[in-house]
Amino acid sequence: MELISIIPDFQPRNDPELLKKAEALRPELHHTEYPAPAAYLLNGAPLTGNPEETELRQGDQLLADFGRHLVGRVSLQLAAAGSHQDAPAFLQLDLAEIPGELAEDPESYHGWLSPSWIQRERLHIDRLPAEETLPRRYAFRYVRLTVLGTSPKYRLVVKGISCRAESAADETRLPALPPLDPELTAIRAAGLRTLAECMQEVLEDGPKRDQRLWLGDLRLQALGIYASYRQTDLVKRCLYLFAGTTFPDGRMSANVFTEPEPAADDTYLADFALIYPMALQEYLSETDDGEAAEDLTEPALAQTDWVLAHCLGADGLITREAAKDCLIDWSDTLDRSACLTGVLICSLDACAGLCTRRGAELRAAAYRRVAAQLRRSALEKWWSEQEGCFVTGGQTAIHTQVWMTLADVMPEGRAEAAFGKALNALDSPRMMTPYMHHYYVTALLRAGLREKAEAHLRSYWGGMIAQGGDTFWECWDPEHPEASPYGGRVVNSHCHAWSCTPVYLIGRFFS
Ligand code: RAM
Repeated sequence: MELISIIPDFQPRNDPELLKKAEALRPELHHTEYPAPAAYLLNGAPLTGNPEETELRQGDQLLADFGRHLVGRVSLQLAAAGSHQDAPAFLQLDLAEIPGELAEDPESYHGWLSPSWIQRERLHIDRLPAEETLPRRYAFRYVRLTVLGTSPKYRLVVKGISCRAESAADETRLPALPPLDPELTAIRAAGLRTLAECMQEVLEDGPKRDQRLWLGDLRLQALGIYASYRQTDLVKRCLYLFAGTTFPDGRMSANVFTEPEPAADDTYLADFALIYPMALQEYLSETDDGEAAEDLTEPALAQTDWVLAHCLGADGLITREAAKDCLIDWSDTLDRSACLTGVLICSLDACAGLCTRRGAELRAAAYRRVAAQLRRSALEKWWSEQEGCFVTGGQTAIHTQVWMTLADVMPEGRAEAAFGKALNALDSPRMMTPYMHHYYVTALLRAGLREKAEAHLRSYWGGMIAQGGDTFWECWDPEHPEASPYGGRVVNSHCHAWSCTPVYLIGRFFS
């Protein structure tokens, strides 16, 4: 499934007042210096002694492991040894979040997402000694330096590789968290690190890629923030950005560019737009922020109203055509109509809640009536008594069972068997992202299957740690570890905001 939307002459509709408020909430970034890491490898062999004393020749490679995931600016402290430096030093730096990324060959990536995200720099150093700072911010734990060129007259000495890390996460805001067993402690720590690394001037989806504010990601990051750093102003800034720059008809974009000026992307995902009322309602429950309720309630309701007006068929349910404009999960084959109907029902409930908060009871009741009607129609159309689960387009997809459960359409007491059936059906689409697995865990909880929910959290997110992750990845299917939505794992993000939700799930349900 390629997600490329280009609308000719697209002009976002901007609301200067809302954007001004978003700008006023721009966070301060905190910087931390990380000096030369403890571990270096040279051409596959551990370095003995001081890395400073190692003189590199053309073709040599040095691998630095910073010991943890970092987001920041990398500097190299370099010198020359031998005779005079008679030619530039020519270096290649490959930066990787996990070791597997270094094994990939960037040249053989031909996926649909730009290869320019691959974290590789090449630089010439004309004069040594020198301190060189790489021009871009990187997300990484490992740095591999390859000497592409020196000359017979001199060798390169790497005196150090350091990083000035940056994040908007304020560690002093992190409350004391309850003690947990070692497995959950490790999962929570990786979740917290994932979240903190994605907290930049906006809530980024991933600091490696796309470094951008995405709406579906925002909701899950915000839940993580409420259970940890509590920097609700950063959530507020992001909510204002989505409301402040939209499609000309008021629909919220799936993501917002913030540089050089805020601008809605010309990409619409109905499930993401429908999530906005949920994200706003959760923000207001956390903060009771009257200003945000006043400014953002109408833009939120407009998202759900738009889908009601444009995406329903004669049976009153989301059409298959309309369901093409949504994500739910990365999958080429998933029939998304029931999933999107489930998201719509949840969104209607959130809209009702937002109206009640503003004292608009009649409007709230209208949203509840539509939701009730959708529940009846969805059950009638998609529940198969014979299969014991929901069936759409011939599929018994787990995604469908999940969203039907979250939307309270799943018949009482049937969820466990329906989930089992869907997960065991060999021809059903598989869940590919921690984003979808988050909703699976919450559906298990909603169905009262707490132990299963906890076991799944431990095995799925714990699985990434077992594979060497100290942050959580945008995409992870334990049975297909090489999977990438983009046609090459080298552009996958291994610190992705929508994967941080164990922070919320553990904080709220398992501690
Ligand atoms: C990718 C990003 C982002 C996600 C979108 C739909 O480009 O990973 O996080 O929200 O897809």
